[in-house]
Amino acid sequence: MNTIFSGIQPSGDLTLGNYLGALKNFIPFQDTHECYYCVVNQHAITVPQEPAQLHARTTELAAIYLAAGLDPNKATLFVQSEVPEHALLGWVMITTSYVGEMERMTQYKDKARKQGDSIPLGLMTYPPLMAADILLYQADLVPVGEDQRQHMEITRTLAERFNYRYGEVFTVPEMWAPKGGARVMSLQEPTKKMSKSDDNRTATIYLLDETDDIVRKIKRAQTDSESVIRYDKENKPGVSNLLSIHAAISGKSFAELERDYDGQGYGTLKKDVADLVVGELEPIRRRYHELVGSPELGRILDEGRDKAHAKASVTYRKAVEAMGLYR
Ligand code: ATP
Ligand code: LTN
Repeated sequence: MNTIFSGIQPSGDLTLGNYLGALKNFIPFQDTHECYYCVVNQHAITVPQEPAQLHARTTELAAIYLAAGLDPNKATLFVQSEVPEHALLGWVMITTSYVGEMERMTQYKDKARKQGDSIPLGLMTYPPLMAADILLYQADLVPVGEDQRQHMEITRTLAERFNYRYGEVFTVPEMWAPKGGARVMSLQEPTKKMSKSDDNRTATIYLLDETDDIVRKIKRAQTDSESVIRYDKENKPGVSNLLSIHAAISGKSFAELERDYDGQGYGTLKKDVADLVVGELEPIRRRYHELVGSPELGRILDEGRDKAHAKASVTYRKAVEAMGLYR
């Protein structure tokens, strides 16, 4: 059976973008693949975090994975910092990396720019840690949103470089991204991606938003004055964003949607998108509230940690032996 690995950072409230671009797509793989899904809290600390908040968000994110349909009998769910091999192989991957290739990463450049003069070094060593996450499980396939493409390419480069130097230790993983891109954009500035760290809460639909808030935010979403429902990212980013949210949930193509909405107004499209989003998120929100404080969640994460550690420690040992680091 092929292996899947993916992770989400507990760095803020999850958005509809995280859900449609990543989380929703994780679920079907559990029936066909050996899956490892991780709360990557060591990635979150590449920018300063408040300890109590990070602690709470870590279990909240684990509960969200389960509420979205992750079945702990089929997939392994765990917290990155509880499996020490991530940081250990992370160091190995740092020593396999070049400064120049890390400086060229778009996410690094974007996040570093926001930090002023004191850029945390962890922002630059983030991709080698992500490579370590994936390579420890010998993953074949990594489901992530389109924005992670560059990090996936560097992961493949590091795996190939290591294998070339020390022998075939790691599986070189492929990226899996949802068809049609599923890049959810901000509802207020539809040329920018919808992001956990956006200060404008009207621009963002959070996974745990109440129904009224979801409806209100979609009603206020930016569109244009043309009044024609057509997918055209360049000239009609707002309407195109609503259509791609529709498509990601309803499974319809843009051509089908354009036909369905021929002659209709933006109000109708917004109402339908709001109904679809509410229908999708309402059951997740309900299950989340049942799970978040339950003892069951702790047991699932304990078991997940042990299963992840069993696999990661075998790969780590192989890697350090190949490098001459094991006596
Ligand atoms: P931040 O805003 O803090 O950088 P983020 O919202 O981008 O965080 P991550 O934890 O970095 O979230 O990403 C988790 C997953 O969600 C990744 O696979 C990423 O590609 C996906 N993702 C994030 N935002 C979007 C979006 N707007 N559309 C589609 N996928 C997204
Ligand atoms: N960089 C990813 C989060 C992440 C990840 C991973 C995703 C860390 N390690 C391993 C897939 C596999 C992001 O979404 N920002």
